Amino acid sequence: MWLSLYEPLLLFLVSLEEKITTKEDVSAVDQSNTSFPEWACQRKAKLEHLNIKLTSAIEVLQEHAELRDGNQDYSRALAFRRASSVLKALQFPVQSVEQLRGLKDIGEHVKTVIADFLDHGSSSEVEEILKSHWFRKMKLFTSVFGVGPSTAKAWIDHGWENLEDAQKNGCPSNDWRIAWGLAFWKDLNTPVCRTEALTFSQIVQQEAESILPGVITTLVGGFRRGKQEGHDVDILLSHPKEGAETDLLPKLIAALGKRGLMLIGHKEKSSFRSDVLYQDFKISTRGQLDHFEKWLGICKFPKSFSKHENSTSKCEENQNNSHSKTNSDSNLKAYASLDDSLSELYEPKAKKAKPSETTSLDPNLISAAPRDWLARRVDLIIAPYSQYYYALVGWTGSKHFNRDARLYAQKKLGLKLTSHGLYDLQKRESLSAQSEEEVFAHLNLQYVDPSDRNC
Ligand code: DCT
Ligand code: MG
Repeated sequence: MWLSLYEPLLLFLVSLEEKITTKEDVSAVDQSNTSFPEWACQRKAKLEHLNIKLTSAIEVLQEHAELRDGNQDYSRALAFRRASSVLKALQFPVQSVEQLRGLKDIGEHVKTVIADFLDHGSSSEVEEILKSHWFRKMKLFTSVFGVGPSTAKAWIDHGWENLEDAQKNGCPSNDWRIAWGLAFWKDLNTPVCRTEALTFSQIVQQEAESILPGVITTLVGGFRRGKQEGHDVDILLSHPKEGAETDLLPKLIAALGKRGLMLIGHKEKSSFRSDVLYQDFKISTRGQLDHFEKWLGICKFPKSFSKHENSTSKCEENQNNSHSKTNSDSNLKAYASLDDSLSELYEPKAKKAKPSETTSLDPNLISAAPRDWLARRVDLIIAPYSQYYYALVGWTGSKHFNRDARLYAQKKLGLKLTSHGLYDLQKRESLSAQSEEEVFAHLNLQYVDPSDRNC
């Protein structure tokens, strides 16, 4: 009775409250959206942001478009990447698509996906992709070191279903990375954790210092942006005396080999010439990233690298967990957890080996022999000091931060930004930098801390 009398009043109050809240929300959001910076390199994007579920969903669409390839899908992938980068920098969790009004990089397609997600807790389009057998095979094959989308597609065209099929057919190409990538697939798909990366980086620092006193050794990539896990360890080396770095890499490789840390790798000579500063080269997963001297390979990380003194670290737990899959990216986690019954697809059967056979350079025999180390992907990059701070920005990433900053530099300022330098295309001169802050200043950007470059 009481309720029925007061019901209209209650309903009125509730609707009034809704109106007030909505109005406040929208005006707050409108304000933040109008001042929302256009470029990702002008924004702050932390690893732990407020829209992780949405960005994970959108990144599945992005990845699907990237794997499908073709120019059309490349621009689709780019559109998804830009949208997810915007969501990562928002200061509020998105609760309605209305809140996205005025944001340039959020297109209609993305809005539909977000609306679907907000209404149902999932997106039907994303679910379809995650279920697709083709997508799952592409993900599996491209998770092998050295396998890009075109090789993965060729494997699918051969009718191969799993990694064992690839192994059965012998090393499908002469690429050493694929042979070792297949043999050590499981190790290389167990995330490298921060403790391991720091331990290895300290050893590299010690060895490099004894070869070249005063050397600068920096752990770059995702770990410099604050990630707790990564798929590899990227280390950038330089020396304040220009030219002093010339012989460092072969000596460093030999020293690390002496410590029993090297498994297999490839040294690339520097291919830098001054025209590289204004040349157009695309950053792509397949193309050449830069022209630095570097070693790209696989190292042996003793299992003790991931140990904390008095306790079992999260890192060790991950490594002991046989289902642990590569990559901390949440969309991959979503993917990996889809169907663990498929896990035998992921694990190629290793050949049995006797310990005495481990001296052979057959990656399968080495992988199957008893061992107290894990295979880890490592990149060692050598930068001359005159290019060091640009290399530091480039190798810190994220990939999207680099893409965006380079496009911004060219479109807004007429400057060509690479990991080698910043080149004024009109004045035809390069702008030197003595610090990362100076790189940002040349770009007319406020300094962005590495932990805020996770866009
Ligand atoms: N990079 C880039 N473009 C690419 C690949 C890499 O600009 N196509 C830059 C940005 C990051 C840095 O090089 C290291 O590359 P990755 O190791 O691939 O990336 P990451 O951010 O370190 O990721 P992860 O934590 O998985 O290693
Ligand atoms: Mg990395």
